Amino acid sequence: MIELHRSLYMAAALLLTVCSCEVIETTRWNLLPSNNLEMTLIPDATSLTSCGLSCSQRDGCGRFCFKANFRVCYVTGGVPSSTCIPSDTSYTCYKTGNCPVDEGYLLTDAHCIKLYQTPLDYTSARDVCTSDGGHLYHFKSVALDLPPLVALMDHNALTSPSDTIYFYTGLWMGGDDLTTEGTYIWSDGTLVPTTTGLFSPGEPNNFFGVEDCIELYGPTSRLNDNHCLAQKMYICQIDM
Ligand SMILES: [Ca+2]
Ligand SMILES: [Ca+2]
Repeated sequence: MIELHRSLYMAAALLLTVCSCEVIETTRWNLLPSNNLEMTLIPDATSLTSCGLSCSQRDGCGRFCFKANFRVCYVTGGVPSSTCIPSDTSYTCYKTGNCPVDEGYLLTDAHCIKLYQTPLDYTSARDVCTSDGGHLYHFKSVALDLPPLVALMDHNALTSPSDTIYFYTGLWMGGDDLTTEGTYIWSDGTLVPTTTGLFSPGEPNNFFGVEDCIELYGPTSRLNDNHCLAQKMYICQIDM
């Protein structure tokens, strides 16, 4: 029944939508109000993540819009389409703009992220992200921050089992307790909670008294404190 509703909705959207289309701005990727736009329906994209991925993989895509209750995805770019989405506030729209996808960044949901596969120590990794105009990834929510990373691993042909990033050596994240031992701070100044399930069981443990930098440990896909001089791959994030 849901599929029928969705099909009927998409047919109606294709047939009945009449709109004048606007020029797309190219500023940073942001949540936007829905508006009349010339866009293309992507029938296969039935989640916000896949809708964002469709956009990031499409030449010239500067915006995508997703209607969650009917799982309908529209994107811009590519072959011009006569399809427009209506001014419908139930669409969640994002514009892409300055996520440097031509430099290996992936645009997915509200994340502009890149996996660097040459291992570096924490400070060196952090400096690379800074020079990209971003920061090491902030893993603040398992529900919101793990799916984009799984998509990023897939994008880099490092497909993971069971919705983990499954990366044994871990990946540097953008947080540490270098200022005050035991108080972990993300690089945006917010506190990293240690008792809400973000960390692997038993972590952070400041093992041998020398662990001050946060990695995402692959098999658990949760955080761990590790030695800052360890050489690890890392993920940069550019805020949109
Ligand atoms: Ca520590
Ligand atoms: Ca540890």
